[in-house]
This record gives sequence, structure tokens and C-alpha cells, in this order.
Amino acid sequence: MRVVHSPRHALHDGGMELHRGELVPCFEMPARADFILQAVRQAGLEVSEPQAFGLESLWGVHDAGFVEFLRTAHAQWRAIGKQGFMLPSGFPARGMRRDHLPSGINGQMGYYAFDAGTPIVQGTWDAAFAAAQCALTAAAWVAEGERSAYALCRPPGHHAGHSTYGGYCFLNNAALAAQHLRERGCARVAVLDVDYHHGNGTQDIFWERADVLVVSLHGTPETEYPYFLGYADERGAGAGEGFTHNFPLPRGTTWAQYSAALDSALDAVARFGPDALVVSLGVDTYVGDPISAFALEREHFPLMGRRLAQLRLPTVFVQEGGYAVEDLGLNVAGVLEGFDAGR
Ligand code: OKP
Ligand code: ZN
Repeated sequence: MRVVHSPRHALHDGGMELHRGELVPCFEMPARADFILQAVRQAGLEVSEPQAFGLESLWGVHDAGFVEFLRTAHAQWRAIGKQGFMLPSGFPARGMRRDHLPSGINGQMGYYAFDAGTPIVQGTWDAAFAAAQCALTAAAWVAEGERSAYALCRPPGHHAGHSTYGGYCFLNNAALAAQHLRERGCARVAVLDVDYHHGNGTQDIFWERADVLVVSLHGTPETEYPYFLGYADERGAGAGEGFTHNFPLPRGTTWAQYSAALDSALDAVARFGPDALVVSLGVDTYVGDPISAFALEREHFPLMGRRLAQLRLPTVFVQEGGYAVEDLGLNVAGVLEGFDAGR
């Protein structure tokens, strides 16, 4: 399996985040990509840089005004004499003007963000755009006949919606890959999200579409981030009704429980009969993950890869979360190697 990655990911480094009452280094840190890169190289996979796709390649998934906000946010911030990282200080909650986009940068941040844990720094746009190009490149390879490809994206993407950012995510890399496959001859595309956190952005983007199936397994939003989406009764709307499937699972979920839910998720994908699969590959389901609470061990990731291969579909893997940085590379490479062995 070929790998696509851009060193520009390192331009995004949020610095510090609030965790359990303390400021700690951001869990979503540049070193994550370095550990993964080392492991995939060790596994003998060939790594390439992304092709250049224009801004317009984002518009099938994201609102153009939202893209323009992300592209210019930090420059606007600097233009009014500020520096450092940007976080929103107010959100349009119930009872407020939810549909009004304020003209000032602080109001715009609150309008487009859905959490206060996703800092924008000077290099955020360049890194997020490079990650999007990695996902598009992997999708292009698969559209051109590769059996599978892995996009080593950073920052991740699955929390970013049509016009929202949060959860360390700015542009939805997996959704961009799925949309690219749709535009390159795949009539039906399935997105399977195995990250610990619900892929609320991906669900939002394809909520009313019947041509892209969205299936997610994740920690229950009753107690886990992102809290306000990812419940089992969310099934899509309009033409998309029945084309979203959520499998919320309790804290402490083991491989025995996880693999049973994974089988149900894979059944849903198989019933849909897609032409291609996009896997939102978060490995924060690992027992050692510092911000998650499932109990998967290292040996379970190759088993996951094997089961994914059983679908016998052209497959684009897109990197999402995973914060046990020392073990991250082996867990990711485990899934990819299991997939290659099972094909
Ligand atoms: C992104 B991905 C920890 C707060 C957690 C957001 C988690 C985003 C996870 N202090 N905040 O799905 O791995
Ligand atoms: Zn996650």
C-alpha cells in the first residue's frame, strides 16, 4: 500500500490545551506524524508527497465562506495587532443569533468553531490544506486503480463539518477523499470511522445524501467528546435517511465487544454495496490512549485491518486520532499490514 504525506503538517502546532483543569501540551502534536512515518517506513511502505489540488477541490465538501475564514483567520488576527494562537471566546448558543456572521474576527471564530480546544496558529491553514491534499491524492490513486492507499494526514479531519471546525480538525480529509471518489466514477462510497470519537463532521457533510454511507463506531457521546452527536438513533435525513449508522460503545469496551460491533458496521457497509471505502483511521481506541477509554491492545489492530480487507473494496485510509504517541506508529502500521495480509 502506498502512503502519501506532507512535511507541511508541522506548520500546525497548537501549543497548549486545557485538560482536566490543567494546561498541558496539545495531544494533537507534530510528533504524532513523525512516529507514524517512522513505522510505515519500517514496514516497507513507499511514502510520496501529495499532488496539488486547488482551493475549488474543497468546495464539494465545505462552505466557501468557511474555507475563506480558515485561510485568512490568522492573518486577520495579526492585522489587528494580535499574535499567538486563536481560540473563540463566545458561541451562538440557544436564544442567540445563530445565523448571523459577525464581521469581527472573534465573532467569526465563535460562529465557525464548535469547541474551545482547537487553536488556530499562523501555520494552521497551510498544514490543514496539505493534509487535505494528501487525502485527495490517496483518493486519486485509488480512483486510478490502486487497491488501497494511506493518507498520513495531520491535522485530522473527521470533526470538521460543512462549515464548522473543532476537535483538532479544520478540513474534513476523509469527506474530501469520499467526494473525490464520487467525482471519479464511484457511484456509491462508504465512509467507515473507527476513531474513538464520533465523526460528527463527516456525518454532518453527508447527512442528507444517499450516495455516501457514513458508519461510525465510537465512545458513547453521553460521556465522550463530541457529546452532541453520534447517538444510535441518528440515521440521516431526507434522501439520506437510512444512510448514516452510529455504533456508540461504552467506556472500557474490549476487542470482544468492539469486534462484534465492527462486524455489524461492516455488514451495513456490505449491504450498501459501495464501489469504494474510505476508512477514518483513528487508533485512539488503544488502551494506552491518554484521552480515550477503550481497551484495544496492539495485537487487535492487525485483526481490524484483516476484517476491513474482507470487504474486498478499493480502500482509502485517512489518518484521524491516536494520542499515545510512542505506540501510535505500530498501531497504525498494524492496521495497514493486517489489511495487506488479508486482501
Ligand atoms: C479528535 B479526534 C481533552 C479534550 C478533548 C477534543 C478531542 C478531539 C479528538 N482535553 N478534546 O477524534 O481524535
Ligand atoms: Zn479521536
